[in-house]
Amino acid sequence: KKPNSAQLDRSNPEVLQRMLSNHLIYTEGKSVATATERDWFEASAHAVRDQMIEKHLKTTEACVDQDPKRLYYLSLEFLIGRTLSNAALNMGLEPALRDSLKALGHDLEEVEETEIDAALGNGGLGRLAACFLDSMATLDLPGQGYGIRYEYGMFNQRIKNGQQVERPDNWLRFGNPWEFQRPERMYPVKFFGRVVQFSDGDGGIEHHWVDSDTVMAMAYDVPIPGYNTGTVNNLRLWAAKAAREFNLESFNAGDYLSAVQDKNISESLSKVLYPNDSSAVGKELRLRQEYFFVSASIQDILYHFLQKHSDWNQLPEKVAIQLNDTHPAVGVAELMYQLIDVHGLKWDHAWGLVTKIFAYTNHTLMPEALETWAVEKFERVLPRHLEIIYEINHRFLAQVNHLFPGDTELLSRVSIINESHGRRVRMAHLAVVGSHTVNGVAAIHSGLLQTTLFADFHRIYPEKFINVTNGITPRRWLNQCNHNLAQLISSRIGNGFVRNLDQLKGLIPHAEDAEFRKQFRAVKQENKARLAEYIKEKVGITVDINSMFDVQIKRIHEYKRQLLNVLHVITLYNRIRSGNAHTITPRTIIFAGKAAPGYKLAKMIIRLINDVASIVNEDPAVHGLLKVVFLPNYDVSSAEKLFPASDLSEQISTAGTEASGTGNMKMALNGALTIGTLDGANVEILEEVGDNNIFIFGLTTPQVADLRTKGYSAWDHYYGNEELRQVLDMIGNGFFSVEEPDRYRQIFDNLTHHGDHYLLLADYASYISTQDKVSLLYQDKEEWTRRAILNVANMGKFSSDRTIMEYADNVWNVKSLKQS
Ligand code: DL6
Repeated sequence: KKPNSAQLDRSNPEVLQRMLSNHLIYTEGKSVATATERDWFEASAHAVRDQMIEKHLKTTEACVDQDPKRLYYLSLEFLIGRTLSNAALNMGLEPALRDSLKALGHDLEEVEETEIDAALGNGGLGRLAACFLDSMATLDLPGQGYGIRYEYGMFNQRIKNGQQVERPDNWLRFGNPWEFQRPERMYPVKFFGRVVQFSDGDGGIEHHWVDSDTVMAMAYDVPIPGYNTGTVNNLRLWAAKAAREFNLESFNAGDYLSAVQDKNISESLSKVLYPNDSSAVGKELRLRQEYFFVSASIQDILYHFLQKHSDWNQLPEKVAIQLNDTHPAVGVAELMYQLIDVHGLKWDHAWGLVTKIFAYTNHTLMPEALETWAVEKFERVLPRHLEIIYEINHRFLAQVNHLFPGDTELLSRVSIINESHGRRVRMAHLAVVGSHTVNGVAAIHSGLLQTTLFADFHRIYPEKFINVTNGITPRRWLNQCNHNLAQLISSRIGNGFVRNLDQLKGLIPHAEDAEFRKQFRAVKQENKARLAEYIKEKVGITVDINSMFDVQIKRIHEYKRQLLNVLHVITLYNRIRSGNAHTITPRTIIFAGKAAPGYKLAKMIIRLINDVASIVNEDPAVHGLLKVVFLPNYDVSSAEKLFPASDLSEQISTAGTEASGTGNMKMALNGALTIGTLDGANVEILEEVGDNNIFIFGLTTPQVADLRTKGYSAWDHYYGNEELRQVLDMIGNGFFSVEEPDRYRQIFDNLTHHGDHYLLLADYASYISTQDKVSLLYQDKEEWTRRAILNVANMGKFSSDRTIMEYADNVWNVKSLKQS
């Protein structure tokens, strides 16, 4: 007998409750009496997943039937975080899940807390990719993500004696209810070996890549539900599997351990995420990871294309590939390899297709992040691809020579092979040459790409370069993480903003309504209380929820200038100690972020923050005025607690260094005011909210460039500013590290003797005086709240739905699926 629709309706709490109990028993093998919160999480995940799968299958069918052009998003990182609450929200199951769990004696929040983050990314770039998946599904766009199923994600950060210690992130230890293993979807990926040439019998030459090692790529599919739509897209992650389980010769010779060794070596490819953000690591394993997932993805894309088509000319009509930074840039050579060596196309034909398919997003101007590979290493790992790159380069340079005859300097600057510092393959150049469109991620960043890093390419191909300003998904970064604020907003303007964030503009008049401001403040206070509890639990520090929560959360990097924030903390501390406590607006200054394990200075900054925190927090003179917290292990789930509770958003990078930033958007969307430089997306946040509702300080990008060209003296600032000198001396002389006075000497030296590369001292005075204005405004609760509401109201532009529509229209030419 078929169940009727009410029996299947999972948004009906009774139905869902039955499903939860069934999954607990039949999927988890647990009884209600013995089940832990974690078991209830698994049961909840399976119940939500059941419904996702039905839509996932329908979306796949719709793709087969409609055969639309599809977008494939190649990214070495997807920083997903937890899935349960997001999936429940997008599927419209959140209220029913909450009620069902309640009826069973459990609390959704507590159950959610047992889910381990999927931390398959470092920071901004990986989280952006995750937001993009959410938006593509919400907009019914036929888009698929491709990446690596790392067994170990971003390391867990512990703080021991104030210092960062890394622990492996064994996120799969309880299994992963959100993925489907597809052992039938495996592709061989070759490495090493050599290339031999044969005549093709037609006057041409065939290349054969021989004597290579093979690793198998096995697919794992992760369904990605759109918000309030039938579309559930796919994220396909590749795991490395040995091509053969045993080396039979060794096995037969009785050497069991050697027999399985090859397997371990092959499978180490997808073992762990490289924890480097904004710096290239240059390790061979990294190159192999990049090629591994790119090759498997391109084979998969071509397999699907060939299911329906035999005319290669249709490939660019059906396939768009986005390169998320240069990490997958070897894809340009791989698609050439597949088309020419595997499928027998001629060079010109293949190149004509390739350059209509790829587009490339640049995420950083930092020179240390630009990937290059030593030619010898590249040749050893991917001998055939190096040949292909040489040929691409040869033809490209001939074209440049034709456009700019005799400009040999230009040729050497744009060549894909850098001949000047040991021969190296420049992956960014390969990406630009092989793509039809290249974009930066905020207006200022895209402009700088065209005038600095890619100025030569911009001369050669002006039409390739565009801007697509980043965005964030409002589902996770408002509705899910700040449920009460989303409810309050809906109570005034309805909930259309969840799919159309521009509707937040409807809040503008409510900023003038005292009752709304009171409710808005009450939500913020509740979020601050929740964060205060979390801080107490994690680091044992009690914080005052009536103080301003002044928050800087992001990777620790010199250019992001956490140190400038520390200089402000110490300045406040000194003012209190010197009897000016009455001038202080109470603040809780919160830091969180990971340092790359090999980045010594970033680790030293973490230690300094913790040392300053110990002294400040224990000084009775400071009581009630200043608290400093370093919250360990910043990840997506802690971000979901931090953004809603923030009053002040610190976005203080040196102008011209932060490509975009997306934390700046998340903060403002959750009602924090920004103190920031004219850098990255801050510039566009200023345009949206107006200069009355943001605190901008410091040098502009042209002023930074100017200062650097003319010569900058940090000492002038040191000697010219009494408060600054005192702060720097305290750091340099061991005030915060009495047991080891020289501990922070290097920081002092970098900021003074070594030229202060990120211009902290040049921006100090402006930063401090702007912070004083922040403090003053915070005392006027009504005005502060009014401006915070205006920030929320003006965040419409920063929805990743807008970003994705721009990519779909201007880059990919991909249209939404028709819903049946
Ligand atoms: O585009 C996403 C994000 C930007 O918002 C940040 O400003 C930028 O620093 C970050 N870039 C990276 C660098 N990785 N590489 N290469 O994560 O991208």
